[in-house]
Amino acid sequence: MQSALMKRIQDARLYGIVDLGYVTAENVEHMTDQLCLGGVDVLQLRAKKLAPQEIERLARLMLPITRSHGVPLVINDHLEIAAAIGSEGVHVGQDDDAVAKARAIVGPACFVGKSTHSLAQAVAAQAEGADYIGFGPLYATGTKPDYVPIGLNDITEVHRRVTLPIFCIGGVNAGRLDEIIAAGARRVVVVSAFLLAGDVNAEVSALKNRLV
Ligand code: 3NM
Repeated sequence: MQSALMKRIQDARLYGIVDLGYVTAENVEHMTDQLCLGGVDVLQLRAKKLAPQEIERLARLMLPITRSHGVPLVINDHLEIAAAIGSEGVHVGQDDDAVAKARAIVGPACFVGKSTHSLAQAVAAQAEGADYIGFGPLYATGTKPDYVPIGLNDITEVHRRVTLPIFCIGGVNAGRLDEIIAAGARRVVVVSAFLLAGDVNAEVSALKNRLV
C-alpha cells in the first residue's frame, strides 16, 4: 500500500459507516457530509441489501464529499466497485474474499481491511496481510444481530499481538466509550449511535474529542 494512504489509516481514530440499514438512499449525501463535518477519520459504505449497481451509484455520490473533507472512503464487500470508482479502501469479512484476492483486484492505491471476531482471527488477518482490522462485536448490536458479542476482555491482548490499526466495533456509543478505552481500545467504529443521532455532526465531534 502507498505510504501516504498507510499513514491515513494509521492515524485514524474514529471510523464511521454509512449503513443503508439506517440511512435512505436519498439521505446518503447529507449523512456523509454530516459524518465528515463531525470528524470521522475514515468512512465506509455498507449496504448489505442493495444491488451492486445501486451501491456503486451511492459510492460515486459519496466520493466527492469524502474527498473534499480528506476522509478515505471504504467500500464494504464489493471489490469490483472499489476498483471501478477508485475508493481509498475496501473492507472484507471472514466469509468474503481473502485479503490477497482483494488486493489483486483493488491495487496498491487502496487499503484492505478485514473484520475479525476473536484473537485468533485478528492474528490470522495480520498474517494474511490486511492493512487494518475491525475487532468485535464488543457488545450485542442490532446492526449485526447474528453475531455473539466478544466483550472487552481481549482488547488489551489483541493490541499486544497485532501491530496493525485495530478498530473496535459493535455497540460502541458515547455512554460506553470510557470503559472501551479503559479496556485498551485506541480506535473505534461507530454506526447506529451516529446514524440515529438527532444532530449527527455534534454527536460525532463530541465523541471524536474524547478519542484524541
Ligand atoms: N461489524 P453499531 S459489529 C458492521 O464485529 C459491524 O465485525 C461488526 O454497528 C463486527 O455501531 C458491526 O451500530 C455493527 O453496533 C456495528
